[in-house]
Amino acid sequence: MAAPAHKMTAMPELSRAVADWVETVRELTQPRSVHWIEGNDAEARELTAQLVRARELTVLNAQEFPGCHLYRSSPNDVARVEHLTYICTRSQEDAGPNNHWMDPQQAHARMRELFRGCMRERTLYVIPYCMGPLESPMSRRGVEITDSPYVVLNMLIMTRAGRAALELIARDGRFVKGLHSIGELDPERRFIMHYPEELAIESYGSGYGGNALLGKKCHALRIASWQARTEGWLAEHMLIVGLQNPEGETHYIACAFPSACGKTNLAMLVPPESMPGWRVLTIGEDIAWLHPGPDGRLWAINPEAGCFGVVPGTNPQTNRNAYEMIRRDTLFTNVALTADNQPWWEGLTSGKPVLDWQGRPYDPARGPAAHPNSRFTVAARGNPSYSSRMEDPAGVPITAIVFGGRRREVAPLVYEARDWRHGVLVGASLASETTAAAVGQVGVVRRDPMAMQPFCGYNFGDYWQHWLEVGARLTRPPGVFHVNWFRRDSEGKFLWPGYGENLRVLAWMLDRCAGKAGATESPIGRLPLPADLNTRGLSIRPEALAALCSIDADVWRRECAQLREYLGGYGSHLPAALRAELEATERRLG
Ligand code: OXD
Ligand code: MN
Repeated sequence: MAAPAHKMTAMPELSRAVADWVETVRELTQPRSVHWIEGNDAEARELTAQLVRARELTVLNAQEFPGCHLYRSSPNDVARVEHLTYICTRSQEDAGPNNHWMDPQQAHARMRELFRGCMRERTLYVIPYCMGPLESPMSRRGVEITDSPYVVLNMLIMTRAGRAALELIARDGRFVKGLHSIGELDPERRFIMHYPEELAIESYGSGYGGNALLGKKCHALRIASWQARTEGWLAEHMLIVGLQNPEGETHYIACAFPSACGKTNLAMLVPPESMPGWRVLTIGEDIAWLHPGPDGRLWAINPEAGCFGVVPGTNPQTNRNAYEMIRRDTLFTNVALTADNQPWWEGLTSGKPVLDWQGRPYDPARGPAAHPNSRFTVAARGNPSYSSRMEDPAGVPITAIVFGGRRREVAPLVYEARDWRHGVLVGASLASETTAAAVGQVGVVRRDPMAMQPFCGYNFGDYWQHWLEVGARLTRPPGVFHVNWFRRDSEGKFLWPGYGENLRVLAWMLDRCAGKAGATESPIGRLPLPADLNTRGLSIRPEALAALCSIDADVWRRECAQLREYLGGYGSHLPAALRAELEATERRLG
């Protein structure tokens, strides 16, 4: 019998498949109660109030930061844990040398023991969510079960979560199952397991973003990259941004940079005053799902609905848009506090911390006041450069793909790949200095192909082959470029000013794609001459610019030798076309 119009259907009745799974998890984890997330504002307000009452959230200064809260995580739970993150495929070869692997049966058995009874005295939350605009054919859905209300609040910001998503799941029947518990927050009892063949994730022992907000890295990258391979598209660690030139034309670009290399800054870039008439329109700042379209172009959606960005360094000079965006309705994690309850972080030019990120009286001898990986979670709509094309079910067409790393030396400011196939080699050769976004040593160079080293859910060799196949289906493929904003001189000083000035480099790329800008051939791809870049109003020494636009063949021969060794590790999975591209580069270098 149909429910009376005034009464909403109870959520468990909407999808049998989800309700059955929730029941199985309930029996295993033994929560005190079960709460299905509806996804409305009243529910978010009530959850927030509950956390404030429990002193897990601090209300921030309501004049300066209206609607903002601070959450302090456990001090040993502040970053992604790549060494505890596994891809569990039946065959180890499918996971590849780029992933930690565990047999799925063994992993499930291990996780079952951790999850058994772990939610006693806690509430089990069921979060149905949609990655991508609700009505987009490119969107995919999932359900996260968690015992962390902090995770719920984050998921409500980062995804389209609640009843509408569950209705879609009920309609198409398919969803990624993500089971999460903070457990005891014990680093010794912490695992993030992915089962791409089952479209399932199990995460235990951490409440940190990338480990616990399962829609993000776990679903939208690791599981989705696998799904994308079987369905003919790409799930990438890329921002998407629209650049409107003074003539009013907008072109969209997708950029892959490793974690904490300025993706959020680029996605919200503020054009320099000396480039009047340019506008930047943000579509996404971390993840892009890219589909070949019927017109032979590549079309992209941002699967997320919010930003989970690195706080330190954000200020009105480095990124005015981000700074304004996080002044209201923002959930801060692990920042410091001023005497009047304002959030504080390194890089802010005003205010003074009195409590550090652990809530202790601030003492500079104990390190930075805010954790270097402290984060903001905020709805994408709050960004002054937000573009409503983010909600377009068809996505946006991509004119250029940009890879970039944090390299003191080696990589020039920018170069252009010769074509898509060469572009796949350029992406595969990405390397960068590590940052605080993951547990481990900071500042050492590591290989990070397509910025996907921590996020590709299968063998990189097969992934590069998939990139080549997707490219072969594009009759109007995007141009492919590589940038390095982080090149330094012999004294360790940055050669390029970065931030808003990066638009000059992006403008050159768009002109290249339109056949309007000059470039010069080099063994590694096409480089601009200093005169090809718009430097009007830019203060930079000519020698610095010349250094940024040149390469050292000796250094690149060494780089290629290292790359050859690295790619060789993929054995028979390495596409022959990629090997051929590397050999051609080596020949050009002599
Ligand atoms: C992130 C990351 O949190 O890449 O976006 O680590
Ligand atoms: Mn990221």
